[in-house]
Amino acid sequence: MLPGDVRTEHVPGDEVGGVSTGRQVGLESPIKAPVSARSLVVLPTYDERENLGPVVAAVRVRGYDVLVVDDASPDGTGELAERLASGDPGMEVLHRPGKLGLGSAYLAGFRRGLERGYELFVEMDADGSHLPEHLDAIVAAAWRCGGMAIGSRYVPGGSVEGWPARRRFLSWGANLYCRAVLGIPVRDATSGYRCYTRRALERIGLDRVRSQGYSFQIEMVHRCLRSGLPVVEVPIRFVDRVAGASKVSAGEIHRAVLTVLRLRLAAGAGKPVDRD
Ligand SMILES: Nc1nc2c(ncn2[C@@H]2O[C@H](COP(=O)(O)OP(=O)(O)O)[C@@H](O)[C@H]2O)c(=O)[nH]1
Ligand SMILES: [Mg+2]
Repeated sequence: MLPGDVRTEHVPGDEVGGVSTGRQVGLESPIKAPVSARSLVVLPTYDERENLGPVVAAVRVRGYDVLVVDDASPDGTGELAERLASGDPGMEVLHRPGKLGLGSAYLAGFRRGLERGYELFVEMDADGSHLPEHLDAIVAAAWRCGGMAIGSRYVPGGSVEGWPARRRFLSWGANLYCRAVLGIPVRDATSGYRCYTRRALERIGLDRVRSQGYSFQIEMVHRCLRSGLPVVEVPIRFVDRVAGASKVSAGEIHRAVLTVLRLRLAAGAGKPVDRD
């Protein structure tokens, strides 16, 4: 596919872009690591004590390494994460001194993952709403396209369960806004379940990313497309968080609206944008 294209992916299996799952053995094709072995799932957490354990277990059992980025959660999520990570070489915890925003948590997690040599970088909520059974399909799609794969609620086969009308409306409005202001041609630019290749993160340049909060999701799609990287959407079933409360606040929405406008102005003028 052409760079900058957007399309919907239907991923049949776990045999990915020349990377064997290890089941194929042959003289010409020596066993290579499964794609999960080169992938890091970054889980940002703020007060997710009730949700984190099952999410980490489900991700680890699928062979993915985990990096928790905790912002000194008052409910003790950071300490729980440390306990889960102790004795598990596939799990690491990054502690930050306070709530610094979703976007900045992912930026910190990706920087750590790039240093560690991972090839694929997954964003996933730590609240149980992003079903781990979609992981392989999203990661495979990113690997195959070489850019970014979005776990999409709004392509055929995708769905949202358990959200009140207010949340559905917010998500619909946010996507409409992105499409209108930035011309982003994807169905679900705000989804927080997605995967990037190393090449995509390097091409985007993490130092250029301005969003510290929730507009990070939109900015990353925008930057991928503007960098000529392919973006694909993989249908997911999204279910509302298992426990705890969403951290999306009126202030977050306000900042996101302004950041998207700034991105539009900067794109027009070919300039960088201020941080939100
Ligand atoms: N480290 C960190 N994590 C955050 C922050 N804000 C939200 N999160 C986490 O990011 C994920 C997405 O937030 P969530 O409240 O589920 O947003 P929603 O799914 O849009 O309602 C969850 O795992 C949150 O705990 C933050 O400022 N710092
Ligand atoms: Mg969530």
